[in-house]
Amino acid sequence: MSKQWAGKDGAFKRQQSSFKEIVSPSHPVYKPEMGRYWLYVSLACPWAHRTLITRAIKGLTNVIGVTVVHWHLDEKGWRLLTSNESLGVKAYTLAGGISTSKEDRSYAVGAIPNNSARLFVDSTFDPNNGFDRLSQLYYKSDPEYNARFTVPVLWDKKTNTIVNNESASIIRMFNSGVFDEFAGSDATGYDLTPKSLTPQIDEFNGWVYDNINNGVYKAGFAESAEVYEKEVTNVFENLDKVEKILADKYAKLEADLGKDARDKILQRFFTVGEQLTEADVRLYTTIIRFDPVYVQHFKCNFTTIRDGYPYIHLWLRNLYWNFDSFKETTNFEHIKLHYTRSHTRINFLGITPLGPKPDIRPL
Ligand SMILES: N[C@@H](CCC(=O)N[C@@H](CS)C(=O)NCC(=O)O)C(=O)O
Repeated sequence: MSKQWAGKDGAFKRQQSSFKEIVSPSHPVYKPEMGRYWLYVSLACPWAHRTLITRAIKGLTNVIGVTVVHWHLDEKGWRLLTSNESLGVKAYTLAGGISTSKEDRSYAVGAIPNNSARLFVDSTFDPNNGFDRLSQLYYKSDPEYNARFTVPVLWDKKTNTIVNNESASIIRMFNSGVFDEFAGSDATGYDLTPKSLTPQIDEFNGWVYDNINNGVYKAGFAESAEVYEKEVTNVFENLDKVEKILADKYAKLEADLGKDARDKILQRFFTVGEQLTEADVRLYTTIIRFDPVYVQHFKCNFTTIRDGYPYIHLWLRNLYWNFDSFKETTNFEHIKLHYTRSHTRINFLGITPLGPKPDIRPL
């Protein structure tokens, strides 16, 4: 494994995950338990965001704790607040902040127990180990670890090891139901990958991952115009494909439910089948970042979602405004600040564009 993002040809290469255990009653070590597992996420990261949405959809916010890293990624990786910093209201100061350039808004609220309210603070600390760097979790699990320190991380408090650091696999694990018995009345039992739709979900995820989720990174991190032009064109060709799927879906629902039944249509307006699935979760975390960041920062600027893709735009706003699990896990400040101030090769001055206004339009 390598620490480099780009290969010799200037093309972006995404890191393969190295921890791949699955919590299950039949696993010799990692059994499902109340409060035993803990997520480390960035609110900026689209891959980590998938795990937060799924955790919320399944009603697991009291079963699996969360630590949010600071939005700034530096040469040593992601940073956590120390518990001293976290106890003050405004414990950490850094130049910048979106709504005021004079005062940073990076503060943390104290030791809130394992609670979804933690999603709203700018960064939290590591109550399990008191670490101030995500890298320490990796070294504690594997002293020889020599690849990048990525989020999300699913941590086991009992063995002090990383169980899994691959979002696709973490969300399947959460969805599998192994934690439902601990969620009590919060458990929703909602299935994001129902058997009858799984082949279609997998097929959709496959091309969406390569061409859209990771496609925007391949365009944005390209180190030659030629690679960039090829990748950005590919991103928009694939957005066109999603737009067509959603336009056809909308027309079918209109035919079934009537032209005036917009509310009923929206209850079934999803990418695969007529119910919310993992395919929507995985696409959402890229599309919600598209207009605020990818358009300008990754130069994915043939058009915006809001102006160029009416059906994707409707689908996006439906998820954001009608589903708490999407809205409450979306933090536009972290998203904008992280990309524009961490990728200094792309944006040397670290000036964060204020627009678009608003971050997302009303439904
Ligand atoms: N395969 C991983 C990819 C995760 C990933 O690339 N995370 C990025 C943030 S968006 C990261 O943590 N990068 C830190 C670094 O490169 O130092 C997953 O989907 O879970």
